[in-house]
Amino acid sequence: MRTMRFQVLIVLASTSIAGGFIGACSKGGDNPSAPQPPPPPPVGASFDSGNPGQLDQFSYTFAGADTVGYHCKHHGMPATVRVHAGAPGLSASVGIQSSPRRFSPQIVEVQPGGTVTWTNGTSDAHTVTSN
Ligand SMILES: [Cu+2]
Repeated sequence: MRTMRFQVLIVLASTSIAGGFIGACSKGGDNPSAPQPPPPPPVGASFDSGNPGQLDQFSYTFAGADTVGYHCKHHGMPATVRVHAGAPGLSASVGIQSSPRRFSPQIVEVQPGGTVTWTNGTSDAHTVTSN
C-alpha cells in the first residue's frame, strides 16, 4: 500500500496601513497657456448598409468633398462615390445588379451635402460598405 502525505503551508500576511494625509497645495485659477489637445482629424464618410434584401434601398448623405471607395462585404464589387462641387447634382442613384454582380454606375458623383441612394435589383443580399 502506498501512503501519500500532503503538506500544506499557508502563510497569511496581513498588512495594515493606517493614517492619512490631510492638506493640499492649490495655486488656483485656470491656466490658459496649458497645452490643448489637437483637434480631431477630419472624419471621412463611413457607412454600412447591412444586408438589404431584394429591392431594398440604402441612402447616405455625404457632408463634404471626398472620394469614397466602397464595396459589398459578400462579393467585393468595388465602387466609388466622388463628392465634389462640380458634380451634376445633390442626388444620385446606384443600382446593384447581377451577372456579373456590380454597382452601376461603378463611379457616381454628387455635390457636397448630396445623397446617394442604392437600390438592390437582385435576389441576393448585398451590402453597401465604405472601405
Ligand atoms: Cu454583393
